[in-house]
Amino acid sequence: TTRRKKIYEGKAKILYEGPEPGTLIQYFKDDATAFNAQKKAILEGKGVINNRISEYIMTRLNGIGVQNHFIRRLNLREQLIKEVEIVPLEVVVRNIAAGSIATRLGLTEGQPLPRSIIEFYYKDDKLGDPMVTEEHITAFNWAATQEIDDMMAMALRVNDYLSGLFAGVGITLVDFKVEFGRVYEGDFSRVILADEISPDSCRLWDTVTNEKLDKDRFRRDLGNVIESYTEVARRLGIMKEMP
Ligand code: U5P
Repeated sequence: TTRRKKIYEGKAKILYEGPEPGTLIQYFKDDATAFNAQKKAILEGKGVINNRISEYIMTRLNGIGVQNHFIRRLNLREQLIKEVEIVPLEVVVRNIAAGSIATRLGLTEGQPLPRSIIEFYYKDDKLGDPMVTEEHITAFNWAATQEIDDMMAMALRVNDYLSGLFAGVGITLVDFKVEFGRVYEGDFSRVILADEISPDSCRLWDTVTNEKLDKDRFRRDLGNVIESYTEVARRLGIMKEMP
């Protein structure tokens, strides 16, 4: 939007140089993509809603000690974040069978899993983000064993907290994806939560009707995508009026 230097452009967000060293500006676009960007659309207002929902969730997570990159929201579409070195993994936590695990293991969508399951995917668009194990992650040095342990522990804390938060507003947290980044402090580095947490990265079902309130509405052409994202924001008590 301005003369700021663009650092990176992804499918749904842009990262710009921040005002101080060690900071970046994360800009939320209206672009929606699915199936490794084979399906594309512009969903008017999505960026504004996801900026607010991610702000809300990251702020709450910070409040319970889950460190993350969020510093503050700057405007409707932008937030100031800490610059991190992104770990090239998507960490997925699942509570209920849906999406790729249902397909891969022949499970019925909606079937509760015996316990929460964590999966890792290697972030590589050309390869379609293949699922990988800790063996692959450590062998190829994508993350250290301690970092894997830390990411798993944080992902489970996020799951516990968000499951409760959403349950309180009549939403079931089926599954979600998080990403992590390294911050360096002298000789040490630690992983913190990065990217976004929004209806683009979670499966959220109405607890009573099982209606989908997330990106599956776009993936599966169910319609009312923005209306559903807005409903999530409304139930969380944010975005009392639409922009
Ligand atoms: N997910 C993402 N980005 C991806 C792939 C998956 O955010 O590139 C999220 C989905 O929205 C879902 C969870 O909440 O991870 C598991 O997705 P799937 O493996 O069932 O497709």
